[in-house]
Amino acid sequence: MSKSVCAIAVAALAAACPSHAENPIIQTNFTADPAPMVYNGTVYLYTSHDEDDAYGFKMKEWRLYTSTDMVNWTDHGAVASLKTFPWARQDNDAWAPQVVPRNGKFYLYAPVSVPGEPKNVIAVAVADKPEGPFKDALGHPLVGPVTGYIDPTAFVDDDGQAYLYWGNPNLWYVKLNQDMVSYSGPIVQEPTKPANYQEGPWFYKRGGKYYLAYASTCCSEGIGYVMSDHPTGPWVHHGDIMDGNKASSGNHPGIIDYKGGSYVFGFNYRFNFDDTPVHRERRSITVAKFNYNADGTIPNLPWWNTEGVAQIESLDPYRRVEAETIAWTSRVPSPWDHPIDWVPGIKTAKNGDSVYVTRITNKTYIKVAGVDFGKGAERFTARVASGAGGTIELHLDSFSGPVIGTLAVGSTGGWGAWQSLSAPVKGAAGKHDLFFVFKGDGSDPLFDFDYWQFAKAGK
Ligand code: FUB
Repeated sequence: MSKSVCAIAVAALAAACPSHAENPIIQTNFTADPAPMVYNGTVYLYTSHDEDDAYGFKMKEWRLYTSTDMVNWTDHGAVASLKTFPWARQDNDAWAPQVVPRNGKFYLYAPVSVPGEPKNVIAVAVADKPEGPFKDALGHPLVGPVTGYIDPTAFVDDDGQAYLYWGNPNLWYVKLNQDMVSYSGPIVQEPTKPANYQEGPWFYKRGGKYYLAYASTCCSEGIGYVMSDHPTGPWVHHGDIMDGNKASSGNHPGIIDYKGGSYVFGFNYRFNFDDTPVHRERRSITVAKFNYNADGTIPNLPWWNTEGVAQIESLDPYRRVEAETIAWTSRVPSPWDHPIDWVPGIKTAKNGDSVYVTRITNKTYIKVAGVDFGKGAERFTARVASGAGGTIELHLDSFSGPVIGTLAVGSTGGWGAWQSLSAPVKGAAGKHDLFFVFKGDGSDPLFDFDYWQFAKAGK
């Protein structure tokens, strides 16, 4: 059932309507250049990061978000940054990354710049866990400097041979060694450049065929793709996954299969243009679901909608859930607001490995989609820290839906003084979208929020 049909029939059919992600899927930061990795049943979505005050590209770190339902995304903060590569320019140019697993390690390939011209190089870092920390593998670039050496994509074939493709506006590849941080043989400039190839290659294999998707045409960028029976071509163009759109100058594919569905990620400028007609490099990652055709080709998809994709499994509220697990966040609109969906509000912060929600102000809210309360919950506990205080109102199905409980958060003794506080809950049973609506008396920010959990009725 489509989301719009569900909206019409909401009262009668709420239980039959899956919760949806809303595009863009991350609201707490501007994110671009999606690089999803499926590992151990979880989607790890690595992103580049446009700074909040960016006009042109202003990019210093790579971030990670994870999901097991394609709708609620948990923020892991920055997992690598320009500081990971101290020999690189430290002021800018942390562009499109990709992480691939091999032999229990995780390899992050990322474009950075070195002083002088040409400046474009590709760096590699390694971690023991997908969440990092990633450490510089070489102490120098893997390839480059050569103008246009950006946007690496790596793939390990079934026979163990790994490949790295990259480039704008040319496309290059090289065979990586088993160690994933060195290569053998020449760097080859792809002689049959895919039709309208611009940048952002995404290399993978499916059903015995090799695929290379890429940002096509410029600008506006769409998403094109080519297929081959061999990892190094010849490549055959089968059309475009998405046409460019005047609403957006850029795009950048990341494609996965996950829990029986196929997904393409990209980005748009929706939040930027919610704010101003001025083009600024403040981009936001989006996702769409699609079905491959029987011959393995990919259908042409419409431009990124705001509806996103359907949730593929519900969220269990009876285990600890990180507060930075978010389907959508914004602020409860006031009558005088202009009619936009998203208002910059809460942020996330990272202290060591711990990520938490911060900059919570009066009437901001977090939506957690598709929460399955089962037979019923009777208590809500949240770990919070505050020098000020406020309340967390728990609403079902919308920020103005029924209230199932209210947690009063007084001063916990200061920011960083974490306490677990709890409140009784009534009327929470079955599956609902859960909205945390934050209220205060105006002395913003109210408190920081680390994690939460419900207790089942009768336990
Ligand atoms: O994000 C910086 C650059 O913009 C990327 O490297 C390109 O793919 C384009 O998305």
